[in-house]
Amino acid sequence: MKTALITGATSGIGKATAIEFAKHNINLILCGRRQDRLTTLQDKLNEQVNVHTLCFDVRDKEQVFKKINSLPTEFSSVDILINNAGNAHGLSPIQTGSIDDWDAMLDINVKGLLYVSKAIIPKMITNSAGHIINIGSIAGKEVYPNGNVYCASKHAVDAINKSMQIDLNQYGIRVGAIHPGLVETEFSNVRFKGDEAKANSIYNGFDPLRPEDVADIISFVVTRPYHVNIADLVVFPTAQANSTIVHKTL
Ligand code: NDP
Ligand code: 8X3
Repeated sequence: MKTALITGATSGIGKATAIEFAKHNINLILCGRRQDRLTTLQDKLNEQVNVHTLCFDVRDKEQVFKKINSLPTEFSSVDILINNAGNAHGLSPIQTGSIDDWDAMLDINVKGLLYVSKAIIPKMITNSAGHIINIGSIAGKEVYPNGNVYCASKHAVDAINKSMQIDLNQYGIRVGAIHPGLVETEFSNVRFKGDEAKANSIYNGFDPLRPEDVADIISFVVTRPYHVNIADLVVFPTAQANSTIVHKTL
């Protein structure tokens, strides 16, 4: 049985991926900052697979290495890493954006992803095996008004994904990115700092992706035969053409 470590497993895409992986008999290491949610999910999925939880902030590099390096033996060999933890903070023009928001996005979406990867990759190299999925975004393929630093953080994920493919190629480690468009999760609640009306308005009037849609794709990617690596994949809701064109009819 394989073992997957999923960051950002307390909500949205990460949580849906954990539920989907359990159906495929993949043991789970669930990560996030909200232990109560991790425990609830662990209790639910423990009936299907072995589940371990790790509560840490991906920005805290000491904690990242401490927690990952102290995994119990049965979980210490990670076959699949889902670099999913991330968020947008704010949606403001560059001239008025908050520096704290910028720090949060770069520290979580870029540096956090790097810390977790650095903690996991050595063992994958020793094993000459492993699969890393980096969750990017359409914001990592194009920029949109007021998206500036979030887009920059996801362009960085796109670049890191391509770099990992080059650097880890000789070790037989598969690396790929999935770049979703609009997915209805807690993402917009976080971006708009709890303003529910603003958050809901993002998903009104069309049928957005659901976290389960992305989890289904991630599950497809990790269940391909070893010689198949899905390197880069963009997925939109049907109503979305790009970051700024969404056909709203409902
Ligand atoms: P959610 O807000 O629902 O989930 C975000 C997850 O990231 C949570 O589990 C959260 O856990 C975790 N997380 C956030 N900050 C930290 C941190 N500092 N340390 C550890 N974990 C953290 O959003 P989504 O599921 O939508 O987002 C998942 C990924 O998908 C993100 O990388 C996002 O950028 C990307 N994405 C989302 C899209 C969308 O439209 N929703 C579209 C394209 C990409 P906790 O708070 O418990 O720590
Ligand atoms: C999330 C999608 O369009 O809000 O990455 O940037 S978007």
